[in-house]
Amino acid sequence: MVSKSVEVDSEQLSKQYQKHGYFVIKDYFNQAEILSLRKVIVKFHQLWKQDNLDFYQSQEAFNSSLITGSQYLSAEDRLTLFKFISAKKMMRLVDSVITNKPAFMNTQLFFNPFNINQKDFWHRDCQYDFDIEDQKKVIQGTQVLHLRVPIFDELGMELVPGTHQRWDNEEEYNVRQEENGKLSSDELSTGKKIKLAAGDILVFSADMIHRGLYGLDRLAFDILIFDSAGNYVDYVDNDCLPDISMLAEIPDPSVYFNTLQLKAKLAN
Ligand SMILES: O=C(O)CCC(=O)C(=O)O
Repeated sequence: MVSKSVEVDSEQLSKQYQKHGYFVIKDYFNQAEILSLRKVIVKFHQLWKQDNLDFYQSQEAFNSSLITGSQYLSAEDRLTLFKFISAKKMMRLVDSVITNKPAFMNTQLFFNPFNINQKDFWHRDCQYDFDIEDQKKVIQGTQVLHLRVPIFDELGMELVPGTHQRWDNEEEYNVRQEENGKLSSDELSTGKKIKLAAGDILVFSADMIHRGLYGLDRLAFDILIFDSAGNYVDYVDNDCLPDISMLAEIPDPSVYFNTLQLKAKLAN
């Protein structure tokens, strides 16, 4: 991979996101950036797997979360992650989509299920918190943004462009909800596969119809950011935020300050 800086056209990215619900930038990170991130992420993943062996080997496990928390990583490694997340390079992309005080929510790590026969499945993230009628409303509001940074080359994601703003058609609904004999792992004629390599970044709406594609050595670091106007601060775990001494070492900690401000408001 060549080390170079990538120019971004924020207006263009904003237009792409508004229309399709996602954008992808190839070779956005150079080798040094990926290697330093990979070192920390792989360490977390090894420790997490050891500690969660039963869950990891169960049918369901395909991700972990709270990567920036203090359970598995040292303060130094956590600071590496906090700096990576809040770097100008990352915030430039976030700002092209969220103009109102973007706030840090959480991080997740997506890996291949232990059971190689387990199939990837279509969903909208909001379906785990809301019934059908409320999901229809939720997709009209502010949505959580996922910034997916693949740690290794992977098959990537399959997305249904435009579904961040529109409701499912009949085929999509039957598959996602497993109705009328359909399974959530069935193919969708509207799906678009986005292959990703280490160094790329995919930015997408958590509430659009999507699925992760299992295969290769996938280990995808997802950063979750929300609009301060959205009702999401309850989802933030305090232990995943930088402490005061870490904040002092982060060049621009606004994305964390915005979360802390919402938390303080909630407490008063
Ligand atoms: O990669 C996956 O397995 C699923 C990803 C996903 O659902 C998400 O990022 O919200």
